[in-house]
Amino acid sequence: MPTNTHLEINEETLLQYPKKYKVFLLNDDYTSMDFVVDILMSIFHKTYEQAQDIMLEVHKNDRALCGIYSYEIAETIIMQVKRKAKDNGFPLKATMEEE
Ligand code: TYC
Repeated sequence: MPTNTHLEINEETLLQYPKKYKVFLLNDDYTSMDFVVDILMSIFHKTYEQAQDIMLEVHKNDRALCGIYSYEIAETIIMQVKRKAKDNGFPLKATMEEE
C-alpha cells in the first residue's frame, strides 16, 4: 500500500482510496462504566476485555479510539451510540475524524 491516499493508474488517471474515519468515545461524569462497556461490546463488537480497556482509557484520557470505518459506517455508529445513550438517560457521545 502506498502511504498517500492515491493509487496511480497512469499519467492521466488517479483513483482515490475511500477515506477512513476514526471513531472516538468521549468521557463524561454521568455515564456509568458498565454502560460504556456494553456500548463497546454491542455497537463496536469488542470483547469484554477490550471493552473494559477502552472504557478505562476514555475515563483516564478523556477519549479513546474505538474503531476506523468508512464515513457511512462511522456516522451510523455515532447515531447508534447517541440513541442508545439517550434511551438509557446517559449523555455519552462519540465523535469521528478523518484518519
Ligand atoms: N467517567 C465515567 C464515570 O466515572 C465513565 C465513563 C467512561 C464515561 C467512558 C464515558 O466514554 C466514557 N462514571
